[in-house]
Amino acid sequence: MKKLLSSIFVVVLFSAFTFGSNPLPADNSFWSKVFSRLSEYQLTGQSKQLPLPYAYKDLEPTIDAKTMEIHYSKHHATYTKNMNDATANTDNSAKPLFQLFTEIENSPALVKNNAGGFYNHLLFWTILAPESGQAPKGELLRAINESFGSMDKLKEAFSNAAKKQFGSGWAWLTVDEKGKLVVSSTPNQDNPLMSTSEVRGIPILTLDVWEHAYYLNYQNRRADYVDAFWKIVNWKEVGRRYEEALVAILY
Ligand code: MN3
Repeated sequence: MKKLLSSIFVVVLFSAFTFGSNPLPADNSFWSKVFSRLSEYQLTGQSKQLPLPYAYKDLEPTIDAKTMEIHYSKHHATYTKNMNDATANTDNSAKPLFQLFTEIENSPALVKNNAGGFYNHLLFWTILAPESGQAPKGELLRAINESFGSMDKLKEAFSNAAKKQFGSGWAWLTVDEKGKLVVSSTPNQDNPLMSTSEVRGIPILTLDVWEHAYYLNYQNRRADYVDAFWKIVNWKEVGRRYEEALVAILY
């Protein structure tokens, strides 16, 4: 009898652990709650481009002024307009983009591609800065060392993801459901906020590897563009995003 009771106890304990209230922390309800704590949660499918925090020429020689001008005023402007057009007068018009991303399999490709294009570029512009010799500090540096071993190892992993992404897409540094840093890449305008993404979480650093992002200056030499990118990373902003993401996930 005693043996039976203890067996039942083990089964109940196992069941509670396996089928408890939050057995899979990385599901949609988890991400919905986490995303709602982020400052960019206010963005909806009816949003405008934010002004660039620097002039087109300020990222030279890594990214030339003409590429920045076309990228921001044509490519990003078009994603923004198409997203606004695609969500106007639909259930998605007032919905936070981050909410839309957690259920993106329910959206038409037109919404997915343009909402992704709108947000990915908005994030990308903020994590770039004129060359100033910045480096990661504080909590972010600690997390990089913990997750990758060193800054050089992070650069290697991220650069490989960017160089090996087949065709158009993006490389990402993302805070996962446990608050750890992970590197990945996505095709097209997909991103780690999307429910369809293999690696999910809050992206804090990204690199656009569509040809329109580098072709005028680098032509087919994507690897040179990726290697030069590290000179213009705005580590202060990446660090701010890391700390915001960590608080959203852990509290
Ligand atoms: Mn682009």
